[in-house]
Amino acid sequence: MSGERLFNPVSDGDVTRAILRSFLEEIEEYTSSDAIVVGAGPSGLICARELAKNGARVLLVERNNYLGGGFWIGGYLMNKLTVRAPAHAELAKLGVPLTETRDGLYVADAPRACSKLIASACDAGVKILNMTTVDDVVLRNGRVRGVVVNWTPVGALPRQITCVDPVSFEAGVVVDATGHDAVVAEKLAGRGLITLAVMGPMDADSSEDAIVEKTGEVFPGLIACGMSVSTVHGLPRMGPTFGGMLFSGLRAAEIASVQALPACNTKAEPAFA
Ligand code: 48F
Repeated sequence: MSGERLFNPVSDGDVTRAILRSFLEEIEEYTSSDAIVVGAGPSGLICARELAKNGARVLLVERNNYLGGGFWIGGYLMNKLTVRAPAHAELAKLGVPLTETRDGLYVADAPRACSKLIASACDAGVKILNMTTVDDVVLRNGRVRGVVVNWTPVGALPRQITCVDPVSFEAGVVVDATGHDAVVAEKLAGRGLITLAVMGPMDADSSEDAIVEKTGEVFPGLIACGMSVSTVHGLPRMGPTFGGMLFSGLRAAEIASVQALPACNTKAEPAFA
């Protein structure tokens, strides 16, 4: 290299300005969007991706720095996951290699499947807000109209310095894909607006069909997707097999599209209707 510089010159202020401008410009566009998906596990990722593919402006909110939820690990800290036919086709479409271990039961490498699913959501145009925790809903005229969020680290601060008010993002429809905790639905249940059941014990064989079937609206403007469906309706859990999560996400996107797309005009709605 003999003294020649490899990289373009830059000041440290330039780096900060580039980050600030890009983040703020983009996020401002999503203060009102067509759909907000809460939780970037397998069901939330595929739901957000499909909505974006259908033309919706989608904000995916994830409390962790990393996306993928429980999809990085199959079960028991082992990074192989299973998927039952016909849902294996969704992974095949992403180019994930699958091994059929017995009729209709496939095994895949979890990090490979998870990273491909994340990439496909990004490629579809989903806007991602990570390190952001949803801690309430926006509710107006009997309909969920958005979510209340704060930076995740705020929740880890000592009590004496946690007077940090959250902010809100509005949308035509909100999808609860927060897994077993069903965090968004819980905000309504805590106020007596809906009733949550208790998740049932393990039965992989019956639970995947039941979760896909019950995926849907739990309150006007709020759709449950993935394992949150099991918590809302008291369905059996299924452990480390993921076809039900993928199909539940697809189903949630189908249902949400009907509500989100005509309502691409949340901006047009009077602020205090
Ligand atoms: O748990 P998770 O992977 O949910 P899922 O899509 O899939 C469940 C499976 O992984 C597995 C299973 C079925 O095979 O039993 O558990 O239903 O992903 C949920 C995501 O939501 C995020 C959380 O960090 C995770 O990435 N999340 C949870 N609460 C919040 C949240 C919150 N309050 N705000 C934002 N994100």
